[in-house]
Amino acid sequence: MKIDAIILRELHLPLVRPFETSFGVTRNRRILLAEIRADGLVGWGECTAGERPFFSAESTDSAWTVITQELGPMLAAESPDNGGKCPRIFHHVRGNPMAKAALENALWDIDAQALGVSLSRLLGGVRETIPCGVSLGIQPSIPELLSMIESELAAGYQRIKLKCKPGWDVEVFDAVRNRWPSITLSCDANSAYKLRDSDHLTEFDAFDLLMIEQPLWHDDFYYHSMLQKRLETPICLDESIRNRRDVLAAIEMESCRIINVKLGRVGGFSEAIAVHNAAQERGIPVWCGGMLESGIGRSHNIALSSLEGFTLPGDVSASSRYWQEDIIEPGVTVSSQGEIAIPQTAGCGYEVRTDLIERLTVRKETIRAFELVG
Ligand code: OSB
Ligand code: MG
Repeated sequence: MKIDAIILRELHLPLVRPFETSFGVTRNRRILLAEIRADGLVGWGECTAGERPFFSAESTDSAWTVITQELGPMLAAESPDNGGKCPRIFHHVRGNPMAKAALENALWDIDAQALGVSLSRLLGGVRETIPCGVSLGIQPSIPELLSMIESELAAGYQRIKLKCKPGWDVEVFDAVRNRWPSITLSCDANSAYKLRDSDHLTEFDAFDLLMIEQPLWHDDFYYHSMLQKRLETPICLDESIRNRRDVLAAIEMESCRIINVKLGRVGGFSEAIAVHNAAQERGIPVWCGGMLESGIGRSHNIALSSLEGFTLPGDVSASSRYWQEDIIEPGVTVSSQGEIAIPQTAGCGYEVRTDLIERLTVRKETIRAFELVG
């Protein structure tokens, strides 16, 4: 494939409601989109970095710099035939997985279009529909959370995940379990606890949670393995899992029993498939996480979730839960059974609304190849 242009854009998209985690509140997303033009086709990728480097070390601004100054020019110079070549091309750039994923995933989109197959099919997906859950942020009060859960259950969602932190945990789980004794419920601490909170965390076992996601440090395996020995509730790792080798380490150390796969966090589709395969071979269930994506990142999460090992409901839900107007057409919808149908058309399966993207764009840069010398 011959890459004609790589265009990076920043868009501002206000969330329909604020999203609060143990590390902060997000009201407006600064979304980075990579558009790659090659062989008469156009592919899109989304960088899932947060506005501030609180989930991981990357941020909208750090990713902008790394893509425009390093990754974009490297990719433009190489013009690989498919996204699977990106990890080698980006090899010398340490870290920055979300920046890398934006470019790699755009190439997979182009490749699917060129082959006339759905992205799901190209990745090796086997599902026609995927089970969906929702991630509910920390709310101002328990009654407000309960009414939110009520409407998500009425919409059909199969699993409710509650963001938690010290002071917003057992009391909340107790209220939810009193009202709904048997729904599938999980929680996500985003590293809000320390090992000295172990006694407190064992109290979570009373609420029949499907899992507790990333209770301890964002970069840890060892302390999670110590904690898992004391908990009946399975630990799920999110932040800690950066690649396939991390999956092997976490499973070997018994740091977790479930793995959350995020395209950005692991650097794109190639590594996400490797993570999925490593977990599946060892009998560890995976599910697809979310990063408050626009429709483009969301469509990629949907395709990834069609792989066989994604047996648990993901944090992949309807566009309308996030955006007044999504940048894809149609927006992502969820059935009354809490499922998303995998698109069967070529590419990502949704129309990209380029006019709307252009209107929402606040910065834009076209990236050229490095000058080749010698
Ligand atoms: O830890 O899964 C997380 C959102 C932003 C950063 C981290 C996380 C999340 C979510 C939201 O839980 C998932 C979504 O609805 O996109
Ligand atoms: Mg998480």
